[in-house]
Amino acid sequence: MTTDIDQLRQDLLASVDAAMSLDALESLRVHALGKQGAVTALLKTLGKMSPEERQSEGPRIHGLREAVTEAIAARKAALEGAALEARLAAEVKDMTLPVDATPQGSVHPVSQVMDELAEIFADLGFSVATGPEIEDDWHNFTALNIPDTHPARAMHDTFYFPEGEDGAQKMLLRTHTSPVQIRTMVQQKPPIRIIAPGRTYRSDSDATHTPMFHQIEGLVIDKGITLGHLKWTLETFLKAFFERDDIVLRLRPSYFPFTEPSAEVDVGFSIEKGKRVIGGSEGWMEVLGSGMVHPKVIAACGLDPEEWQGFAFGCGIDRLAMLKYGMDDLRAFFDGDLRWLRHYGFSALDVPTLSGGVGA
Ligand code: 2NM
Repeated sequence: MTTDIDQLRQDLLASVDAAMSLDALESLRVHALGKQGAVTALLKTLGKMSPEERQSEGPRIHGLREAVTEAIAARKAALEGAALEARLAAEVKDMTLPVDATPQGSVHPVSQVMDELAEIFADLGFSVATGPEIEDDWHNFTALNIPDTHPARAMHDTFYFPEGEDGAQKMLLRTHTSPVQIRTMVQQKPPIRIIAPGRTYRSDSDATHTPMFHQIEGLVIDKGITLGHLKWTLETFLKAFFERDDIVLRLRPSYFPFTEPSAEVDVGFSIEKGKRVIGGSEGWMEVLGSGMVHPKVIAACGLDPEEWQGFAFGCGIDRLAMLKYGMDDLRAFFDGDLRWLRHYGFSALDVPTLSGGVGA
């Protein structure tokens, strides 16, 4: 019996150490500790022993069971650790692989055009300003010389939030990015040169209007600013954006409450393969609104209009994207249709640069 137990212990521990897989280890465990196992069989013999025999053999047999159980647990941990190491080694990601080897998403044309605009205006000394999409009446309307009775304030166009606490300003979704210009003029000392691109909201929906659309507005405040600066800036911007030199502008007198004088900017187009493209002068297309910032707006922001003048302009980014990249349905911009995005989307690696072309 003595040699039996010692021999079994030696054999089992050696087999456990030699087990090369979790499967082999498990069959060994069943073989030793399972219902029909060798160690289990030994434990069963205890019942038939005399008390003296049980006193000497009991601790040896239980000791054997413990030693084998521990050895199996230790071996199991070692095998599992080795398996994890092997998996980690096999699943390593090769960071040196070129990103475009596995093209996935694409840059939305609106994001691409925003990047192009930021690039072009950065070169002209403009920085990008942003502000909240949930605005108050003052920043969106009052400071911009839009009186209470102005049609732009009508419920029809503006998304208002439900009336808040007593005395609290009525909040709304900004109808243009002009409140960003207001916030900038209130907070920063001139000279100011900014563009404000972003989401804007109007209660309007058809083939050419979506309730959310993207706008870019620009603002320059300095001393001695004239309409000449405005025209040069817009012409330089449009030439860079459409990547053509034959851009012709026509400034048409117009009206905005926040500018005086105001001008609608038409850009000449020509017909290529039956489609209108910007450039040339076969016809005119309205692209931007602009003007000299109204003295009342400058004063509302706490600046002296005798000392500071400026120009401002605004246009729809979605429309700019359609004109440049030849899409004809605005609604497709916001459908999230993967086929459309694959067709019109841009590679994340086509970063707009002035040297490489902004519409890379
Ligand atoms: C436009 C057209 C003309 C404009 C004016 C201002 C501000 F804040 F300076 F008064 N921001 N944007 C402006 C002027 C916007 O969009 C069609």
